[in-house]
Amino acid sequence: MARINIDQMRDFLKVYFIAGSNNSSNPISDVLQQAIKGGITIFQYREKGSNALTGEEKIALGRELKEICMAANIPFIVNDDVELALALDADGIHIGQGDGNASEIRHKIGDKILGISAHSLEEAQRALAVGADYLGVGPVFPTTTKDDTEEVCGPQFIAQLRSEGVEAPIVAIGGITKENAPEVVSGRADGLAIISAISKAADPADAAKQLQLIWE
Ligand code: TZP
Ligand code: MG
Repeated sequence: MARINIDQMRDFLKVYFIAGSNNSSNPISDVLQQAIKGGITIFQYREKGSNALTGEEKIALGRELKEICMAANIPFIVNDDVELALALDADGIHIGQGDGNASEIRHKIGDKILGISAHSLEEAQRALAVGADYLGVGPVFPTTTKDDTEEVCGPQFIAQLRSEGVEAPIVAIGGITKENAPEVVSGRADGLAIISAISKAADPADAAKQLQLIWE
């Protein structure tokens, strides 16, 4: 398969749901199925933080979630773990700045989707130079889901990257809700990456739907 094209990447980023087993009190496979019903466009398996699964359990859950995504025809992305992404034959991987040599990772995964988090123009340019298909930018708003985040950059930081010439697909992350999402969209992000506003919603399908409607 060839590298994903930019327009298709932008479309996939629109409602980017991220979750692992500890992001909901309900089974995450159920939450994912509901989120898919609501219209998420891509999913990232992020098994991290307190009580995160490891070893065989992490692999087994990944396999289950990948099958759900495949059946729904949405890309399945793995956070950080290149070996897991390859073992599960995921559609792609998302890495942060501290997650290894991006150029080596691009080489290892071939044409799979590569997402890289960037917090400055330099990081964005470097990520694109080694072959990132999209950039993750945030936290755009305060979040309690991840405790070791960089400083909050606000949605205007994405607009700033655009004015500095970054035209690549960008997904915004951090504290995004249906209330503040329009601000992120007007900052010219291509997508909204969300954990808790979907995973902890009483009705994840409706939460996903509300976020999807912002693009209509
Ligand atoms: N990276 C930056 S903020 C964040 C990650 C993984 C957490 C986003 O979670 P939420 O619940 O959507 O704020
Ligand atoms: Mg990481």
